[in-house]
Amino acid sequence: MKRILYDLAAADEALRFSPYCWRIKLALAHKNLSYETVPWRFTEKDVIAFSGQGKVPVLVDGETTISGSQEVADYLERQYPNEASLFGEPPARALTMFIRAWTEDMLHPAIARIILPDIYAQLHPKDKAYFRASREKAWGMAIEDFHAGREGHVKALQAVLAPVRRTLAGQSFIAGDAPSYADHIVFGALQWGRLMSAAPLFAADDLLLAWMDAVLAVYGI
Ligand SMILES: N[C@@H](CCC(=O)N[C@@H](CS)C(=O)NCC(=O)O)C(=O)O
Repeated sequence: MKRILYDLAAADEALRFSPYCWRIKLALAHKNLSYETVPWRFTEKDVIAFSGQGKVPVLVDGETTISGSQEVADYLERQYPNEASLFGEPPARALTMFIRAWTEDMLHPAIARIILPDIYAQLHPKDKAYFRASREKAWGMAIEDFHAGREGHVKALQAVLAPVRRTLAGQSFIAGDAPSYADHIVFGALQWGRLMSAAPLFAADDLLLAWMDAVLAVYGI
């Protein structure tokens, strides 16, 4: 059975930078499910119109189409119960929803505040006008104005990440001895930052980078 993931790409087709798509790539690896990706650009709404909405990830699993990263993760958990659980025993899924909310409400904005102009620079030319208009409207400021005070925003990001560093100082993964979907969610955010930031966000010996490499190593990615 064919499994296809629509995956956000930059001008360079190999640069796949969506934090939400990264969650799902790790989730598929966690479930030991093979898949192919289709590189997708922001303005290719027509390509994913069959999913009934305009964002990625979109997963096509045989006859089934699912969009929304949480919907995809829940689908995989339901559909493939014999593979390793993405969440673990109850109440782990409920606790993972806190990690998701914290990541999307605190971590994503802290990273976006730094890397938005770097993303813009690397987008496919056909996506640039759409990205500029939508992000400038959402943030109420021009892309060029994001450059000012970068250093302060990198510092602010480290403060946001303090609980993650403290957690990982005492255990191998957010979920304990092995990664679960909570790790995938935070990994997706940091991978987005790591791939797109023009200047490194973390020191080479940062424990967060070691944890990211450990997550990838678990899945052989
Ligand atoms: N709540 C959605 C968010 C997905 C999302 O925002 N995806 C971005 C890529 S990172 C997207 O496709 N954006 C399209 C757009 O901004 O038009 C999820 O969890 O999957």
